[in-house]
Amino acid sequence: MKSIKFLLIFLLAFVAGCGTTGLFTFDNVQKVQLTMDGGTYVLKPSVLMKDVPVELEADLGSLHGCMRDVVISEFDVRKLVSETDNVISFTPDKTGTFGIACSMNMGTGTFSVE
Ligand SMILES: [Cu+2]
Repeated sequence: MKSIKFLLIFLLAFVAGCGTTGLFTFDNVQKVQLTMDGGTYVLKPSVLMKDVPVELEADLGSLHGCMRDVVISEFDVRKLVSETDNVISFTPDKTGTFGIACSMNMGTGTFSVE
């Protein structure tokens, strides 16, 4: 019985590795860079795919002070990024052009979802 259990774990690991087949999509993540350029948030890429989880990695070298308190109100996102956690995770579930801002609405930017 022990070897069957082992085989099952092996098979699960194999299936989990097949994220690119489209059958198992839990592996799919859009990695996006977030930087600040003269008071404007810039996402690279700036066009995101709908319904695919986003990992927005904040560049702490260009985001200072309250600019690190990031708000994307359309997707109920608010996160204070820091050295220990600079990734903002959310899944865009609608298409269009959306705003990103600091919590005081000083720094702003836009991105779109298709
Ligand atoms: Cu601010």
